[in-house]
Amino acid sequence: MSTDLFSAPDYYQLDELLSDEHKLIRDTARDWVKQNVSPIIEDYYERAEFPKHLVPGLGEIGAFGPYIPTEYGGHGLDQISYGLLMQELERSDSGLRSTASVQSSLVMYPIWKYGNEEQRMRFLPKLASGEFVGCFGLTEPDYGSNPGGMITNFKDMGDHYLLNGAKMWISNAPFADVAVVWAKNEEGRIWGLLVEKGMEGFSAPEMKGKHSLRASCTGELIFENVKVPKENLLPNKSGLGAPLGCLDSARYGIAWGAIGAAMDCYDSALRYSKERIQFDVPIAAFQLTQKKLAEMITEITKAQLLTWRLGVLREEGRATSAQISMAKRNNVDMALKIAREARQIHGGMGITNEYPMMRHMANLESVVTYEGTHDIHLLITGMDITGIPAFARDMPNL
Ligand code: TGC
Ligand code: FAD
Repeated sequence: MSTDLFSAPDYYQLDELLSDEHKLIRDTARDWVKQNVSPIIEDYYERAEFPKHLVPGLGEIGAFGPYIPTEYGGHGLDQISYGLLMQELERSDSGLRSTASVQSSLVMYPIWKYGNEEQRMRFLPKLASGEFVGCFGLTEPDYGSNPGGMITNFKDMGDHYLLNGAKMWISNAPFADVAVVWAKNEEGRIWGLLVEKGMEGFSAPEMKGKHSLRASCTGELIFENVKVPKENLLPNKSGLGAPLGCLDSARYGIAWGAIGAAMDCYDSALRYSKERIQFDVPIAAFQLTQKKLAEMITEITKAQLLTWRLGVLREEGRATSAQISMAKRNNVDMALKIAREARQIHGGMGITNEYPMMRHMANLESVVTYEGTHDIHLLITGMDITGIPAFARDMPNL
């Protein structure tokens, strides 16, 4: 891959809204990405392999548990810092941001919020440094958008729980040291269980054949009479609201991350349009190219403002789940459209691995689906403004 020349657009001088610490965290992550990720990412993507050797470095730049308190090995940073880190990681590849999102918001967050002190001390420092990698098992083969229907279950056997069922589409599952698994007890109540690598009856085969998020490793989680020690149940929250609470944090990170992918595509298209000559002029001189570029920077700027404001509200504990849904939905859709327009500006070269658009575009097809699909987030907004849930309906007579 050629040298990473990325230069971040900041059309509304949003840097002025950031503290010196925010800028330091962001710039450190940006430099780390340029040095360690940009030179290798296309190769790993093509080979459909997650660059595992980057995990300790992700820990060092603070990408694992940025807002988890330092007493648990986290970094005690604010929500804007967390967002900026996700932006910089997804600027390189959604798969890398996925790993940081899952580790921080879907594994460390529930252990921190719903776990006891012993569980926090046992797992959080190792997850923060990258010594441990975690995964989050909510989705099942028959229950994706509707996780409340899950079948995975556990029984109280006196001195342990017996876990049975299967999860699908689980990021980092095949090499995770610990899985936060959501399962129903005998009363049908959902709880989180910490399932550890090597437990008898637990396997995590890799899912192959993805055309998207290829530099991320995705797998199943299969539980066949797994004996889970009682001390591995997260005791402080149960019900569907527990996993959905983790998703709020991860979806917020994705809203920032998608801006990173969009910025990378825009930056590449702007540079290319000034260099590429057709009809004796740079293609940037054509009104139709300018229209594409002007619309891209407008959408990026709107997303930056939306997301920065969401970060402030979240830091103050005032952001609602529906506000997070709006930002996740808007920003991922925006990034997908920009990836496509940027690809067009690059002409035929745009489909090659010399440029990042096709990789971002393919990745964003996963991002627009996971953590709640585009349409589920629209329905969350619809429910929020009308007060009427439109997720489920009676089975029609076909
Ligand atoms: P509903 O009855 O609306 O809610 C059940 C309970 O949950 C509460 N709740 C929330 N709590 C916290 N945060 C949220 N965002 C919440 N949304 C709802 C709600 O108040 C209620 O609490 P209580 O106390 O009254 O019981 O539930 P529903 O079954 O009607 O479903 C609603 C719906 C469709 C919005 C929800 O199920 C949903 O969000 N579905 C999408 C599923 C999803 O996002 N899956 C993501 C899997 S993880 C993943 O994709 C990781 S990708 C990782 C990567 O690589 O980055
Ligand atoms: P379905 O729920 O079957 O949806 C299919 C279509 O129907 C969608 O267009 C959807 O919008 C639409 N639809 C469904 N319900 C409604 C409705 N009520 N109204 C209107 N339209 C509706 N999950 C995890 O638990 N952990 C992970 O780490 C994880 N990582 C993932 C990584 C990747 C690469 C991918 C692709 C997925 C991952 N997921 C993970 C799963 C992801 O969260 C689900 O794919 C997602 O929630 C959608 O579920 P589904 O694929 O079963 O689609």
